[in-house]
Amino acid sequence: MSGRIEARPGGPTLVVTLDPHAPLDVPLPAEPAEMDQYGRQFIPRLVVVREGQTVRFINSENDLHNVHVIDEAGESLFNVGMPVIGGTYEHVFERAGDYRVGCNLHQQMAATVRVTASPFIGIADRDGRFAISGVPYGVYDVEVRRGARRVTRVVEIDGPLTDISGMW
Ligand SMILES: [Cu+2]
Repeated sequence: MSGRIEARPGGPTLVVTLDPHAPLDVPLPAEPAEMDQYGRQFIPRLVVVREGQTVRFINSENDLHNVHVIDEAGESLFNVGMPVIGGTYEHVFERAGDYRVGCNLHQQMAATVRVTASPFIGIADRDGRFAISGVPYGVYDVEVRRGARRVTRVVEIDGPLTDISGMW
């Protein structure tokens, strides 16, 4: 599946997810997703992972930070100090939702970990282009989301290229 969806430079990231109508066993990625701390920012500002996937937080600079993660109910999931230059902390996110990530030492540091039940995730680039490969033929709910706005559609994947340009 691929396409180009309207994107605004600097705007919130466009995320495309695919949910199969028939049950599909898609293994989790072997490597954890990563969110870095550098220049007193989280990089990237949005990490999208599947339920059960690990996120590795990294502090790449000579500046003390912590990682404070809060769920949608406002409950603190964890709050850990990060050693300078190479400090890491890993967490397995089990439940779908948007998690706010902050650093108590630097109020401007803000990011999101989005956890999705969908086995297929696509992140659009600056031009709004994205591609999700290795999708078995079948019928899927496709969701395109940017910030709070979402659009959904049912799409049948039945060939080597399914383009959803124009859906957004
Ligand atoms: Cu910090």
